[in-house]
Amino acid sequence: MPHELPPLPYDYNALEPHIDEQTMRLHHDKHHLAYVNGLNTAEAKLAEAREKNDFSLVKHWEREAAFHGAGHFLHVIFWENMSPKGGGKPSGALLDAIESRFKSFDSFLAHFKAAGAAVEGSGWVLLVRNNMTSALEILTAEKHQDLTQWVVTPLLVCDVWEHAYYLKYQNNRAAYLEAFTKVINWEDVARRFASK
Ligand code: MN3
Repeated sequence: MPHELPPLPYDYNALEPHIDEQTMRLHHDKHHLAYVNGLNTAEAKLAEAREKNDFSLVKHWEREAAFHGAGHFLHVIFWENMSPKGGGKPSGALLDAIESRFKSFDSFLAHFKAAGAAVEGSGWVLLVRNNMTSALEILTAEKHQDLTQWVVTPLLVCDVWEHAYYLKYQNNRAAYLEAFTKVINWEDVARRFASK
């Protein structure tokens, strides 16, 4: 299924005067749409590569999928993260979690704003929950992908640093990857797939 540009959950001018209407129109209708289209193209090209068993351009299309995929999914969250009725502070379990992780809501905000201001060039600042420790973290991204998409849970991972295979496979990483496929614990992968 191709990805689609979701409509904004409020009017283009609803966040005025904080975020202006013209910015919202360009940002949503042009920039976000370009990520959706780019992701669809990358996924189609990768499907075509699998079909033809021709992976000569796989590096390019994986980069495109990461760039446009991260751009698309982060913008969906970004629009929903804002509201004309927004501002103030959270309450309940989220406030408790923020206060216990960052000392106070004010120090969370100070950290979040400082981290966002410190991103070199284009990027994002993100409040995230680490899926392994359940801890809240403030992270930053330069650009937005670094060859990944942020809204994912790892199900199956393979270390391709040289230390993982060089003693046995030297520079033949493909042989190591082939060997890895012989030892994958698919029951573990299935368990991760089934858990939210
Ligand atoms: Mn943007």
